[in-house]
Amino acid sequence: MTPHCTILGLPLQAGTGRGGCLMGPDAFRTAGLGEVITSQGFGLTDLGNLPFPASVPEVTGPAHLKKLPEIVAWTRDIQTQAAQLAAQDSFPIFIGGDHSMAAGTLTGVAQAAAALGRPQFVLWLDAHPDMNTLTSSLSGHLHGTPMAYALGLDSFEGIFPPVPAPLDPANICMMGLRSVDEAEHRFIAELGIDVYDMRRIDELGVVKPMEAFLRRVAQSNGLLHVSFDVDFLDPEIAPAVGTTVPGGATFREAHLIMEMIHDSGLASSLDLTELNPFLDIRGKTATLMCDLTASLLGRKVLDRRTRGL
Ligand code: 6HN
Ligand code: MN
Ligand code: MN
Ligand code: MN
Repeated sequence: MTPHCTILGLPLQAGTGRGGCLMGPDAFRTAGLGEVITSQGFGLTDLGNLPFPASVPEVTGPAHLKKLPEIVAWTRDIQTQAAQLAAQDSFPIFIGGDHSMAAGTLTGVAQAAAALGRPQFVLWLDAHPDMNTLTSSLSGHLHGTPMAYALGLDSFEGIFPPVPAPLDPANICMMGLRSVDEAEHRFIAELGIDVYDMRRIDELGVVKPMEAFLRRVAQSNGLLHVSFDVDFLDPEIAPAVGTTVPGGATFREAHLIMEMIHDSGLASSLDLTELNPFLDIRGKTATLMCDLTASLLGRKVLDRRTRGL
């Protein structure tokens, strides 16, 4: 990993039914994300927040989709930024913003990987696969769709920007799932995506699945994007998210995943997504997400200090 990080704030919330994710980037900064990065010995460039799209295209899609033109515009802008940042010698951290941001980040980083001739891997930490197509989405909320878009599944053509380098389903690992729509179930099975739902994590722990996945990334000389949705975590420890599902990852499961990613030296980009500060309790979710980022960047358990909240 390069000893430098670049933060880009993505204050979008049009992909979700609830207001608040707009404030996510500021909450990450307030909780000390910058200090976490520099205290791990990294240089830091904070690019601030990506402005709201200057122009919103006239697109029409299935009528039940909410705020489609806005998300199409954000996707276009984020994809361009992510492709550029991923090509630089600095570790990009995309701070959201709702998870529809990943339509841009996943496809942008995959475009940069393709230009280098290296395979793009994705570790997806989420209660949900966010793999609905525009036609299969039941809620109409576009934060439920970015993975389907990045895989190049049907229904996005002519509405969203063309996908520069669709993800290979064989290079995706999803952990933490516990709320999966019927269509998503079908897509996961058809594509053979490597999925560790919470039951499998209960049974196996996180070490074996992580070791197996990280080994595959290393053997393929792959790049690894980590997309971390707050609702991966159990709502008891991380209440600041609009789509809480009980039975999520524990504090130590989540830290251990981050620690293993650090030890592998394989991570090349990171999404911190779905934080809704309006729903937080004295900043505890934002603080936890920053501490998890510290583990990903190399902080050891024995280096942790007590933090008053
Ligand atoms: N997220 N599958 C549900 C939907 O609305 O399509 C939930 C999506 C949750 C989105 O977690 O980022
Ligand atoms: Mn998500
Ligand atoms: Mn989720
Ligand atoms: Mn929703």
